[in-house]
Amino acid sequence: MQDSFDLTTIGATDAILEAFEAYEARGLWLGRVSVVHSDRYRLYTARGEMAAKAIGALLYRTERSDWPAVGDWVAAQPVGPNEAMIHAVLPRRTVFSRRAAGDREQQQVIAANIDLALIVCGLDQEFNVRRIERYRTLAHASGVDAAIVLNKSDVCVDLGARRDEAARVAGSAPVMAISARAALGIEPVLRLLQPGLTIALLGSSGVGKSTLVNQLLGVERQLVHEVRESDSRGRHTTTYRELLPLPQGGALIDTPGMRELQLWAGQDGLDSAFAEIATLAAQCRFRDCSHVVEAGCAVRSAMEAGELVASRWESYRKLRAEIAWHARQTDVQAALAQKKKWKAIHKAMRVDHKR
Ligand SMILES: Nc1nc2c(ncn2[C@@H]2O[C@H](COP(=O)(O)OP(=O)(O)O)[C@@H](O)[C@H]2O)c(=O)[nH]1
Ligand SMILES: [Mg+2]
Ligand SMILES: [Zn+2]
Repeated sequence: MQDSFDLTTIGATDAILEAFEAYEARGLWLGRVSVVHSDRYRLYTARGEMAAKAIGALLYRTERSDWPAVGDWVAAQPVGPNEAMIHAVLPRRTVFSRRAAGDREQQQVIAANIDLALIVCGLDQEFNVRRIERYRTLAHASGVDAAIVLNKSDVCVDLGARRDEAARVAGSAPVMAISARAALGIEPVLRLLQPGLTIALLGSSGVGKSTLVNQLLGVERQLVHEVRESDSRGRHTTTYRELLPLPQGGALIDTPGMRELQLWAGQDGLDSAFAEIATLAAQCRFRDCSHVVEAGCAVRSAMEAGELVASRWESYRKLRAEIAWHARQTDVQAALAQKKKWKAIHKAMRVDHKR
């Protein structure tokens, strides 16, 4: 354990300190969650890192999505030299979440209080701009700025073309081509790291997120999953999210690759990630135009005139359908829950009546 740790370097803003005041008066400590392992947590506090658990009331009385997540600011009670109990989660400024698999649609928080999403994409055969669109939609829905990192430039033969493809879906997000392994072109990425800022790396497994984190930290902190060559089975790789303070201030959050990213986003996130389509849609004759059959459709005419890339429209359409499907699921669940509630009330009333 360190003797002291300056929480402002990892983003304890005035707003956070203000929200914490009421807890401070009760003798609690301010902390930031760096790791979550089911019901065990690690925190950065003014006294350095400590282990923590959450009080029952926090877990039983709140929704799962309100439980402490990586990046959360919390109020914690020290209960030993190196241990604390989390009493409350301070309001989140931004939240990255996805849909958790299961019989019920559940919001699973990936990370909280992120300032910037670094969307990492490999320039090898895995290169896929559709995935960039997906992560951008998620970032927008969470109110987080994004920057796009095209990694493995050392193995790319048509860098210019790839960069153009990425730029077309990037919107206002900057696009940087680098080689994390060879430490080529990483200066612009380094410049994004600022004291007080929290940056999350997003991207599929194998794109080089952990390699980049090690470069940015200047130490081999994260285990890199070496691509199987001849001998062994796959090596140990990132299996959990972790918030890592940077020596120069600021923090990184490395995430294990998500095989499939289920969007937890609304139409707003989509419209920001596909701004050119949203602008066109506003010019359609009908306000609820589906851009499929209606007359006076600005989206279709732009596509016919070659002003809108067909693949962009395809991605938009797919993501829109996905969001609509999930919205319906959520409605169905809400209706079912309502029905169940009334059933219980009626049953209770009948019992009461008999008495
Ligand atoms: N050719 C090349 N390979 C890289 C580069 N960066 C990472 N890799 C390799 O890609 C594989 C996956 O890297 P890793 O950092 O574990 O990816 P992660 O799953 O996104 O964290 C490893 O074999 C790395 O050595 C790069 O810039 N160029
Ligand atoms: Mg990794
Ligand atoms: Zn239209």
